[in-house]
Amino acid sequence: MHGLVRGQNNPRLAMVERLCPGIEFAEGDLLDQSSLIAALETCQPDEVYNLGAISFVGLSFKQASLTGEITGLGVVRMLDAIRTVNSGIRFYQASSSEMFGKVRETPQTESTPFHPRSPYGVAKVYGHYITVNYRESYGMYACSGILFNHESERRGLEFVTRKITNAVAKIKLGLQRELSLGTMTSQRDWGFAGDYVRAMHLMLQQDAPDDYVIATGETHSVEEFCALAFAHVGLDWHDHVVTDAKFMRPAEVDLLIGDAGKARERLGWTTTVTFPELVARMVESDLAAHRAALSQGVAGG
Ligand code: F7E
Repeated sequence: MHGLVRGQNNPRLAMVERLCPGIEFAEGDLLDQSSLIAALETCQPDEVYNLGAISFVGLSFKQASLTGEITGLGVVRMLDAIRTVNSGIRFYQASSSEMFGKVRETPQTESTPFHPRSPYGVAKVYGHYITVNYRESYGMYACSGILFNHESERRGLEFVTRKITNAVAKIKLGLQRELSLGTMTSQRDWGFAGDYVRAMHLMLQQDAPDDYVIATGETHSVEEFCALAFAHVGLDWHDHVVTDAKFMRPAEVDLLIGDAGKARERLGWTTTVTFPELVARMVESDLAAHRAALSQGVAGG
């Protein structure tokens, strides 16, 4: 397994090496076509998983054209690099439920029309269709996984789930007093990232390439996530959560819920972690990390 590393002295490299020992790294950047070709020539992979993106929806409003370059055009650069080096390489594109945006139907399936609500969602629509187009035009084994929100204890602190579980742990341990959030009514179909990675791999092991929705089929609000996370440590979220307009977005996606019937039927894919289990494991992980930091006299993030 190889990982693509961008930039000089990338601080995430050490984190990935610690979590996944044994991975080899190649330098490359989704903005730079020749670096992608060189990376593929070095690694000679059988499969390429393109998860590279500016993936934080909030940031995409502030850096809209850069998001288009990386999250959108980065996909065609990778597809062209594959065509140049070895068109037999199987390709997975990380498409997103954010493409559904202002949803046209509920639940959302592979045939639900897109109506993205952010520069990120717009860029992902481009990435999705260019993947379909290269499959149809050049006979490439290229798949697009339309993944709904997938979370774990490895989630970045900028995303709402981890922001909440990290704050819950810190509040419980007396390291923080309150948590500021944006829109509490947004509803998301949150699943466990480990299950979703299994789905990505399954998509590339089939006889023919196709696109799949990956989701749990359940939706919960940010408020419900808070309630469960605080309750897990015996606290009431009403006592600690405040809202702050600075975390609200110029346009919001109000409700997402996916129908993964096609993936269940054709890939044999299922989820293994329930919503309450997901919340609990994230809170427990943050509690353990902050307790460990406290015992070593270090303040956690
Ligand atoms: O927001 C609301 C926020 O940033 C979830 C990415 O992986 O999943 C993710 O996109 C909801 C939104 O994820 C805060 O407004 C309230 O309604 O955790 P999030 P996301 O935007 O759903 C999709 C599938 C992707 O593809 C993306 O790459 O929570 N919310 N208060 C907040 N969100 C954040 N981040 N911070 C808050 O304080």
